[in-house]
Amino acid sequence: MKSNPFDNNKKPSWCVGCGHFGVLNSLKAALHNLEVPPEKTSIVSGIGCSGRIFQFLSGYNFHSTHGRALPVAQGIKCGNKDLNVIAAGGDGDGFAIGLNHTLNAMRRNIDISYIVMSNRVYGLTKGHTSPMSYGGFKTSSTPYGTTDNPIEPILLALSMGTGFVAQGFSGNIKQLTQLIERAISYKGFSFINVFSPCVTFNKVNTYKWYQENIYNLDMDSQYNNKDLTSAINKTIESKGLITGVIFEDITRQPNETYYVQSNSDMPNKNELENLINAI
Ligand SMILES: Cc1ncc(C[n+]2csc(CCOP(=O)(O)OP(=O)(O)O)c2C)c(N)n1
Ligand code: SF4
Ligand SMILES: [Mg+2]
Repeated sequence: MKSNPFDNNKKPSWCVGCGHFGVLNSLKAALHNLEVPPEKTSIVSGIGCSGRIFQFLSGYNFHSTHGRALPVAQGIKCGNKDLNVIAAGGDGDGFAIGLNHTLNAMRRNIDISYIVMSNRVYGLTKGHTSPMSYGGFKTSSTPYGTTDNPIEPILLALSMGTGFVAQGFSGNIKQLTQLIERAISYKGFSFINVFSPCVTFNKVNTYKWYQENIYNLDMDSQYNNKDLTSAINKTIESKGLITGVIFEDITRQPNETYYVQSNSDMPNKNELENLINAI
């Protein structure tokens, strides 16, 4: 078998069994299958256990700040339109501190992919609730259980006009790899929410819990993922616990108006220095 050029021999520091391994392996396999070279790829991550993903793959990768993977990723794409740009981060990163960027990137529709690794908890900071935690979830900061309701990222994405909306599960690498391949190939903003269990701080939403509760749309030949109303209804009906391509708009064109067209559009060294000195 041909070796994967995205392998960089760095050993992930995640806990044994962390769902993020499934995302890493799927992303690596998807990039390899698409024959995208690392020198044409930029993986931009936020902060969190999930945010470490950029370290374990080759490419022009970038570790941004908490909740800011998307502005950086969009900037990279606009300045280097030939790069495949993938933003990745956690549910806290994308749906709490970074939610404004998530919603605006969805409606702006620049041609990047965004993978959220949802474990329904803040893993890195030792297990606080996240916007994906279910009501009643007990943590060190909510010993009597959180009283907030979880957000539903798929409905948010659909309501923002996202052209490609999918959901995967770290426990189903085969499907997740295919979803990532399709997201990267999609022309426009593509969004994948991944159920990626935190084995250390979330003892409720485990691999077993997902296996028992997820409905796999790949098994449903009647489901029409080109129809927005069906996508909304199915998401509500299943309380968001579906995997597969939930919606794909093949008519939507990516927004290329912000792309740098030539080097003369870029500030030169002096202009950049003046800009930096002005801050
Ligand atoms: C501006 C800012 N606020 C807070 C933090 C602390 N912090 C780091 S990671 C994190 C949450 C991580 O949770 P999530 O995004 O769900 O990723 P996970 O660790 O679960 O993969 C927080 C609150 C930070 N680094 N920067
Ligand atoms: S704390 Fe949770 S999210 Fe972080 S590496 Fe461990 S299992 Fe994964
Ligand atoms: Mg999390």
